[in-house]
Amino acid sequence: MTKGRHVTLQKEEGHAAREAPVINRFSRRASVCAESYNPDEEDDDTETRVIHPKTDDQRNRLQEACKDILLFKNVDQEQMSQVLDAMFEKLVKCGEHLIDQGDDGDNFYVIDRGTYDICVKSDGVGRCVGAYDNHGSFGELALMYNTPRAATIIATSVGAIWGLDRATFRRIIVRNNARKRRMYENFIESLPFLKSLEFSERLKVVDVIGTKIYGDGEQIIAQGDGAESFFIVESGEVRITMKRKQSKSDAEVKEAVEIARYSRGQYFGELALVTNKPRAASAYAVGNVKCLAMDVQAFERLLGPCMEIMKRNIANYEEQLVALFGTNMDITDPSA
Ligand code: 1OR
Ligand code: 1OR
Repeated sequence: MTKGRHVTLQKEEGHAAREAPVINRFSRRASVCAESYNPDEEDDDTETRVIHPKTDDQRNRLQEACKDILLFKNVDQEQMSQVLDAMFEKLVKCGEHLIDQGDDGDNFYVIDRGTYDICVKSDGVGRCVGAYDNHGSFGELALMYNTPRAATIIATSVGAIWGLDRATFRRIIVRNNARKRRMYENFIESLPFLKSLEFSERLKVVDVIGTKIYGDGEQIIAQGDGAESFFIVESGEVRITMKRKQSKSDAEVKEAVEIARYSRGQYFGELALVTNKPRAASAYAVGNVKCLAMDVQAFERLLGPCMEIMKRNIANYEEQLVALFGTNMDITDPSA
C-alpha cells in the first residue's frame, strides 16, 4: 500500500451501502475499505503507471468512446492521457455478466459497442431498471465510494468495453472529484430544485456531473433526438426553441419559435428523461455557455426526490404551450 492512505468518504459509504442491500456485505468489504485514501494527497508520482499498449484502431475507438463520458470531462489533458494508457479492451459475449451486484469493485468500464441491461435485486427480487445502448459507462460507484457493486450489468448483445483499473480510477478520477466538490459545492447548494436532496446526496450529484462547454449558436439539444443527459446552466444563456407545424394542411413547413431562455442555476433537458420520449424542443448556446451535465442513469438514481418540483414545472409547460401555440397539443410528442 502506498503512503498517506486513510479512510475518507465515510458519510457516502454508509449511505450508498443502504442503497445496495447485499448479503455478506460486511465480510466482503473489509479488504477494500482499508484501501480507501484521501483524494487530496499529492502522491501521484509514487504510483506505478498502468499502460496497456494499443493499436491505432484501438486508440481511435477508445478516444471516440471516451469523448462524451462525463466523469472524464473535468480531467486535465495529462491525466486523461494516463487514463487512456491504462484502459484495456475486453470483448463481450451476449449474456455475459460484466458486474454482479454485491461484488467488490475491480474496474470502471466505458462502452465501446453493444447493449447492456442494468439489473437491481432488492428483497430477493431482481428487475431490469435500465439499459445502455452502445455508449455510456458503468462501474464507477463501487470505486468512488468503496461500496459493493450496486447493480448487475448483463450484455444483451456481443460487444466490447474498455476497462480502467481501480487504482488508476481512484488516483485520477476520485482525486479530481475532490477538486470538483470544492468548485461546485456552493453552486449546487444554491439550486432550489435540489433542495429536496440530503446534503450527502447533493455531493453525489457533484461527483457525477461533467462540465460541457458550448460556443455561440452551438446546438446543445436537438428536438426529436433521443435523450441521454440532463443539464444545469453554470454560465451564459441557453435559448430553447420549438418547431411546430404551421398548419395542418402543410405538414412539411415547420417554424421554430423561441419558447424559453435559461441562465445560471436553471435546468433543462429533464422532460425527455421524465417522459421517456424524444426531446420536445431544441436548445442553443447564446454566447459562450457552460453547462453541468448528468447522464440519464445518474438522473434516475439521484434525482428521484426532486421529481415533484420538476413535474410541477412540466405542468407549467402545458399551460405555456396553450398560450404560445393556442392549442393543447401533447408536448411529449415532438413530432406533432
Ligand atoms: P457500481 O460500481 O455500483 C454497478 O456497479 C453499476 O451499475 C454502478 O456502479 C453504476 O455505474 C451502474 N443504481 C445503481 N447503479 C447503477 C444504476 C442505478 N444505473 C446504472 N448503474 N439506478 C438506480 C436503480 C434503483 C439507475 C437505473 C437507471
Ligand atoms: P427535453 O428533454 O424535452 C428540451 O429537451 C427541453 O426544453 C425540455 O426537456 C425542457 O427542459 C425545455 N415545452 C417543452 N420543453 C420545454 C419547454 C416547453 N420550455 C422549456 N423546455 N414549453 C411549452 C412549449 C411551448 C414551455 C414554454 C415556456
